[in-house]
Amino acid sequence: MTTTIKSFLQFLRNDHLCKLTPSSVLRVVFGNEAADFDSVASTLTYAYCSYQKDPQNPLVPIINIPRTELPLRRDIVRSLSRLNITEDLLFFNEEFKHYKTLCGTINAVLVDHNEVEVNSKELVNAVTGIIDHHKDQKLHLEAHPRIVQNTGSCSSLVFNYWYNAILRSKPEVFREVALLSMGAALLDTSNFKYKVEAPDLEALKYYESILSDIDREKYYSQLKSDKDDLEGMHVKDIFRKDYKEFTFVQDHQKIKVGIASVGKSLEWLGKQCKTVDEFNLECIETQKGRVVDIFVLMTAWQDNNEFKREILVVSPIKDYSENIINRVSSELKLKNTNQ
Ligand SMILES: [Mn+2]
Repeated sequence: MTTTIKSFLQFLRNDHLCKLTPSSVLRVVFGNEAADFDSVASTLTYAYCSYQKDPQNPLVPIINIPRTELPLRRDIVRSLSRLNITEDLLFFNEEFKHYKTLCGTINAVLVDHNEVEVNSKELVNAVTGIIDHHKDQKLHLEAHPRIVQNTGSCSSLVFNYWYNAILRSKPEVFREVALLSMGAALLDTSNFKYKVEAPDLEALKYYESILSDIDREKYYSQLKSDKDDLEGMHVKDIFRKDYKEFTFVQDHQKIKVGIASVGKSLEWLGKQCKTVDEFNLECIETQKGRVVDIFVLMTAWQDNNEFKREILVVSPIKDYSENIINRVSSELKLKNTNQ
């Protein structure tokens, strides 16, 4: 029996996945397509704990992004490397699609979301389990477990579920699972200060006994600075790091909007480019490359102790940008920064 997440991932790649045949049922677990720390921690810990309980039926943890996007998430990369887990040991969208061609059926457990997203729909035959903290879409009601509850972090629900199922009796597998799960909760609740719900506190009680040697405040500031560390990254990549798309319908016309959220100011982002023109060009390139009608860049950062936000709207359609800014200006109390 493997005792580290690393050796579990090696077993999957070198043994379990080599045995796939067209009649196999592949079992996977994956998080939402933003693939933040919470999604990745929930995915890995769920698969690992499930294997401890039922080694005959392993679940493959899939990180729901292309492999090339992992390095943009420095909080995840650095935390995993502290557990000796390197990128080559992980499974991404590419592998997910590849395995689908090798086996007959894919059964999935969803963590950190409760509805299969468009891009994964054709890969998944059945949803067999759900643990999530988003709004319940009331789908897959037969899934087991099916836990959808409001919490700061999905990892708290995953941890509590497995703690009660097996971890209680297997202290040797605790530590890595607790480190990742608590890491997600620290980031999602700003060290248990905001959005904290009862399941987060229940998990925290276990973390404190398992990780009694860990300075929580220090661990949190490490994770936070890793997450906010965009140094040396190209703005093009920064726009990809936390990107979501929405489609709205107005006057029977579909409008596709892409929103990139960044934890730095426009001024900081501008300095990453040689000139203002170059920065503007990157924004326009992103809008064109993503084929969206409107590209919105939202920044949010801490200036001394003051929380600040900016919004930048790019659209090739006449008057769109001005109209949007004019509409939201008073509601959001916007000031023009003339950038
Ligand atoms: Mn989450």
